[in-house]
Amino acid sequence: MSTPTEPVTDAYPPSAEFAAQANGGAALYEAAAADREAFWAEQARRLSWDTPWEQVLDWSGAPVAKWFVGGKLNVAVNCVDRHVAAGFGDQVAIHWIGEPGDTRDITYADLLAEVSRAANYFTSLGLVAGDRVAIYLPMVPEAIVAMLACARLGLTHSVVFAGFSPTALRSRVDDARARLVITADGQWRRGKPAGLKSAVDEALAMPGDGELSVEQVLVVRRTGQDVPWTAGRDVWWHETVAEQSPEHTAMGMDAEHPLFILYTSGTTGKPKGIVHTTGGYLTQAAYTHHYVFDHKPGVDVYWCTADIGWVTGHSYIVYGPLANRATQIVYEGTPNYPDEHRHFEIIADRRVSIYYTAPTMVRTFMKWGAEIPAAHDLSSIRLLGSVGEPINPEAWRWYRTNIGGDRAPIVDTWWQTETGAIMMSPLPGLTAAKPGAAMGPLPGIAAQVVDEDGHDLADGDGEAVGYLVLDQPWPAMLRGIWGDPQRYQETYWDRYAEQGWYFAGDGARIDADGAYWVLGRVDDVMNVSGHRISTAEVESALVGHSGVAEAAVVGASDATTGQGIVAFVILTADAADADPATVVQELKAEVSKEISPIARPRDIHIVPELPKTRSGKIMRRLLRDVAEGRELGDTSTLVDPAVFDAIRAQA
Ligand code: 6R9
Repeated sequence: MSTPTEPVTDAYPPSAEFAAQANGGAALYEAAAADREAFWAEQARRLSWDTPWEQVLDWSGAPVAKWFVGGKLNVAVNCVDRHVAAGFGDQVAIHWIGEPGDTRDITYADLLAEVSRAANYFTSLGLVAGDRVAIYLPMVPEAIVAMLACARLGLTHSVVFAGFSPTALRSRVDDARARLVITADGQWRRGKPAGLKSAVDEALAMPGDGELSVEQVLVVRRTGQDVPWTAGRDVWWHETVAEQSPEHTAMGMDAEHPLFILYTSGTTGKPKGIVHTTGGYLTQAAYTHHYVFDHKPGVDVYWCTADIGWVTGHSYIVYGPLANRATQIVYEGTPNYPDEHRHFEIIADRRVSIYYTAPTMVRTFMKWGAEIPAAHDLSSIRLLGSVGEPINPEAWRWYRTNIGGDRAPIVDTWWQTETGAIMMSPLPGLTAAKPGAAMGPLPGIAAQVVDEDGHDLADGDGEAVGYLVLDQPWPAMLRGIWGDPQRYQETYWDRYAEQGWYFAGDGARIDADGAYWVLGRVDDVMNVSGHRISTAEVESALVGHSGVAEAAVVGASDATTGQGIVAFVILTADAADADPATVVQELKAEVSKEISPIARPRDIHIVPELPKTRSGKIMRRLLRDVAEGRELGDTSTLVDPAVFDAIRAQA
């Protein structure tokens, strides 16, 4: 394995001022190291329990964990009712901002009334704890209300991203056998209403897997467009939920009651329904939100830019922040509607103090230019977060300088749909963060970087590259894949079966100081002439060139070297007029210089756009198809499949 040579030598400790007011410091690591289970029991006490647990962790059924065995709690009560009961009913929970500019401020008291109405209506439909509900909604308040109403009743929700196709929706509805689908007439996209209910109709009409499980379709009116209606099956939210009593008495659920299923793509075509439960999940979501974001209830204005259709939206828009009584921004639309100033206007207007986004967003901001954030007062920002993929050091530094005023700590948070909550991150009041490093496991979390045989690479001296494993169960861990225990075992546990470790599927590097650098999925690690090179490393070197806005790199099969490196780059506006052949030569030289001549790309294609999933991840598999001249594989999870016509025209 080759070790990355990118020369990151800068590190950013928090200011003394930030450290002095921070929620967490060194004592947290000490407490977790002294007694891990006692530490997690302490964290679980952030929540209100109806029945206390008898045992913190039962790992006897490994790899299916039970946390807080025998305990009972209600997730919605923890996220809403208890804050109202404590006198914070008038605090705004959600500053909702619609794409066309309409707004709604929802207090915790409002949220309690809305969630209670929805819970009463779901009960009237005959839904009972354990039933599944599919939620296929844009970023409207009803999406959050629906999730919490499900949680309140013990209905297991399956949120399906509202940009997914009817086919994707149907396969998820069938797999979970959902009895209710909650959707909207349509959604706003760059000023235009796009149909959504029509996609549900199409999904439910197509041939599926067995008899259709759906009995009712509940429709939120958002765009006001005309929608086809199936009498007896379809009902309007405003004619049903809104008519219910705003009072509802909740009951505690077992700590291991399934809270939600969230589908994520695996190495095979069929998505995996990742199952999360109640007590451990909420404990870790609340714990991480409190310490990683240094969140102060009633003071901070928090904004996570994710969509509720992926796990970041579940844990860091809905469950973590609301359990911690956050005041947050929920924005419905795209960041460049009506123009590229939108996010910065929102930050300035609402005095956002904590901003959590994805590296792809940061690189997009870089592409638009620093003068855009510079036109706004971003002085309210005191902490920045990153999630979803490795953040290249250049983007990290740009983020800190141009959004964080060279003062706000950045937390680069590594986790997965499967882990349920953040696993690795700097602690913002303590860690001297290095640009591009998730730094290390949080207190209470255990991770190692190991080789094929499971030897711990941190034991050696100096740097090492290997596989990231989680060697102890953690509270928010997945409890399985819905309906497929064998696939659960095979995907995550067979690789290090002897040791009993969870295989994360990511490569990582440990540097000489013991800091962890997640390099990306191991299937994104290329092998060129026997040298392992991470796609992320090469991308980082490319993006380091002032003319490159964004880059994606794949390993394409090569008769001589095993794999050859093929890069797809988007140029910045400034570089757009340069001679392409010259730019390509410069970029090849840049990578040779930054990493090593072995990392020099074989081909570099200048393209107008990159193919991305709805959660902002570049679909390398499809770029590999292009690089190797194959027919394209499944493009159903792409935001815009037409991107390929443009790429092919250039490649
Ligand atoms: C939360 C989320 C998980 C995969 C994960 C890894 C990549 C996420 C990262 C990161 C480097 C970070 N990833 N955060 N890589 N640094 N801070 O993204 O969940 O959609 O399931 O993706 O994303 O490869 O394995 P999910």
